[in-house]
Amino acid sequence: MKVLIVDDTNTDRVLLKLYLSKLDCVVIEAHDGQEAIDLFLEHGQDLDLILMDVTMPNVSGIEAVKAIRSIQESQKQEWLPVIFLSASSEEESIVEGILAGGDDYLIKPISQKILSVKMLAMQRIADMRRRLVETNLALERLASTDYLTGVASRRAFESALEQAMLHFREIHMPFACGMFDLDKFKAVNDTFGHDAGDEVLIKVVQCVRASLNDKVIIGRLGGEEFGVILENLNEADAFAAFDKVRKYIESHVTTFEGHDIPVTVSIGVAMFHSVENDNINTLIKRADQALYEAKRSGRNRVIY
Ligand code: GH3
Ligand code: MG
Ligand code: MG
Ligand code: MG
Repeated sequence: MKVLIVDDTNTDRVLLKLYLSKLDCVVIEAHDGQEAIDLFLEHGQDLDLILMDVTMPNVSGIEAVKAIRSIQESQKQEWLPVIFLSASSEEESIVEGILAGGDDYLIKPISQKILSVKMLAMQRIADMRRRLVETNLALERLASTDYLTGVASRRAFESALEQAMLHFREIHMPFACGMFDLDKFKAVNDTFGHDAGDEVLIKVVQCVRASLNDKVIIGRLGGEEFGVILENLNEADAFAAFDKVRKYIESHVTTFEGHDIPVTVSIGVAMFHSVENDNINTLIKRADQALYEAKRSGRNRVIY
C-alpha cells in the first residue's frame, strides 16, 4: 500500500511511519493540509490511503479532505480511503470529519493494532469496488457489442451516430448513414439452416470491412439489418462506396458445409448535412425509407 501521512507534529509522523513500515507500506509525508493537496495532485492516482491529522495550521485536515474530494469528484477518480487521526474525541469533530469526506476517524494516541485492522477494512472495500468497476466494464462491453458478428449493438451504434452528428455539425461536413438489409434472407435459413444463416451474417460484416476499411462503424440494428456510418464523404462518393460494398457482397459467396450460399443486400442511404435540422430519428427514418424503396424496386441496390 502507498500511504500519504499528513500531520504537523513530527513525533506523530515518526510513529505512524514506524507502524506503517511494519505493514510493508510505502509512505509519503505532508506537514499540513496544503502540502497534502499538492501531494495528492502529484501522486493521487497511485495512493491507496490517506491518514489525515485534523488540527493543523493554515489548511486544516478537514479543509484538505474537502478539497481532495472535490478534485476526485470533478475528475471522476476512483475512491481513495481517508482516515482522520485526531486527539479530539468530541462528537462534533468526528461528525465533521466524516461529513467532510473521511471514511473513518481514529483518536490519538493511535493503537498500532487498531490502525492495522482499520486499514484492512479499507482495503476490503477498495477490492470490492475494484471488482465492481471491472464487472461494470465487462457488462458495458457486452451490451455494446453484437455477440454473433462483433459489430456495435443497436444501442452503441445509435450512440456513435449521435456522436457523429455532434462532430460533423461542428465542423460543417456531411456524413452518410447506410442501412443494410439482407435480401430474401429467410430463404437462406429455410434452405441451408440457421447456422448457415449465421455464417452469412458474419461474412457480410467481413465484406463491409474488406470493401471499406477495418475501422468503419458498423452496427447490428436488428436480425439481418445493419447500419454503417461513412464519414467525410459527399453524396456521390458515399453512393459509390456503398455500391462497392453491395457488389463486393454479391461476388463473395459464403461457403457453409460444402454449400455455396449467395446473398445480396439492399442499402438505403441518408446523408447528414450540418445545416439541416436532423436528429438521429429523422436520419434513421430517411435511411429506412430509402431502404424500403431499394426493396420495392427490386433489391440488390443502393438508394438514397
Ligand atoms: P427481404 O428481402 O424482404 O428483406 O426478405 P427477408 O427474407 O430477408 O426478410 P424477412 O424479414 O422475411 O426475414 C428475415 C429473416 O432473418 C428471418 C429471420 O429468421 C432471420 N434472422 C434474423 N436474425 C437472425 C440471426 O441472428 N441468424 C439467422 N440465421 N437468421 C436470422
Ligand atoms: Mg495536528
Ligand atoms: Mg429485415
Ligand atoms: Mg431481409
